[in-house]
Amino acid sequence: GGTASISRFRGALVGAVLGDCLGGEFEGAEEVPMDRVLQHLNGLDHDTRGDSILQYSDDTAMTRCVVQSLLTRGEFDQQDMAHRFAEEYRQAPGRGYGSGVVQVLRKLSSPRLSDVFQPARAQFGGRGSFGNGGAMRAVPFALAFRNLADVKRYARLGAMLTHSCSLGYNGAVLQTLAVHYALQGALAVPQAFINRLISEMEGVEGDDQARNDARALNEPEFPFCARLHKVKDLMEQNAVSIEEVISELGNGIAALHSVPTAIFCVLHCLEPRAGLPEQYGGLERTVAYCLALGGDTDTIACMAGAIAGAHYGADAIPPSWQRCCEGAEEAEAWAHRLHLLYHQPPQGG
Ligand code: R7I
Ligand code: MG
Ligand code: MG
Repeated sequence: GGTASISRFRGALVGAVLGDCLGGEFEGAEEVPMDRVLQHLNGLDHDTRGDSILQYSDDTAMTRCVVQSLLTRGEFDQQDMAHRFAEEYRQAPGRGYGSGVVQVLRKLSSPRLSDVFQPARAQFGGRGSFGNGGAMRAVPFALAFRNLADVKRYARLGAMLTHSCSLGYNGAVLQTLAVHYALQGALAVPQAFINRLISEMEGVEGDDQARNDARALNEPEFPFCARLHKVKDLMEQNAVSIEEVISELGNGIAALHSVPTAIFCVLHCLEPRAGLPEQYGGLERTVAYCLALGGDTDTIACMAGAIAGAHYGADAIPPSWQRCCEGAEEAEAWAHRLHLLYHQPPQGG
């Protein structure tokens, strides 16, 4: 499809849901042979599962809240979004939330709370969480806002409702930027895509908060930029092993150890790769590759699925996958509504 087409919107949202549902099988696993991944994925082709579907986790549960808030309010409304997170958690606490964030979600349900960003700031001794929970639910911000400054601003604020550490919310900004550029077709030139992300993140990570957090957590200055440079190095290598990806970029629950990894998976799988079935298209390769990394597979596949879906569009999604993932059908409807919001002329003022 063309730039910011409906097909790309559908691809992004459905891709995110599929990554979450399909990746759940291996979340936390240390070593996942590609054979097991392919067995899992190819099993979806046959009707052996009967009526059973793969359930989504917190990644999709919170993404749904972001979508519904943006669509209902027509803009970013921090109170509304915070209350939706809290209510979703209250109704379905068993979706596999991070162990720290549940405290924030409980506090956010208090009607007496006046500053909805306060519970997030109290996490982890006052520094806030650097988990990838802000990034995993970031895709709707790229689909609701067209203007680059808005994309960055609202992705950050949306993440700060639970993740007040810059290593958490800047991961959400990076993920949103990746989807934003993918929607515009920027993955057609992979080198330009990664360079653009680096130059944007140089601005994002240049503030005092980011510098202080990086120092306090013993990370280099501009930590996401440093990881994106590693992504670039890996892109230039002929052969890259899974072990190398894990040791260079990570596969963990920290945004810093998963968002650049997801971006790498998309870039690496733009071409056919040894070890991946020849009949697989790019989106299938991307999801399979993410699962084979082990670690935080649902979240890495969710983020990579969103970026890849925005690039390849809805036609790249195997119907057999979509059929067996909870929430994937509904994601189609959100895509249509977000597409309208995105292309809505700016409100006069
Ligand atoms: O980031 P978050 O919402 O978790 C998302 C992950 C995804 O993989 C989901 O699929 C789900 O499985 O959980 O939840 P948080 O609790 O904020 O952060 C996740 C974990 O990161 C925490 O439970 C901690 O183990 C770790 N963590 C930290 N540890 C020490 N110091 C996050 N921030 C810190 C920190 O500042
Ligand atoms: Mg999850
Ligand atoms: Mg996860």
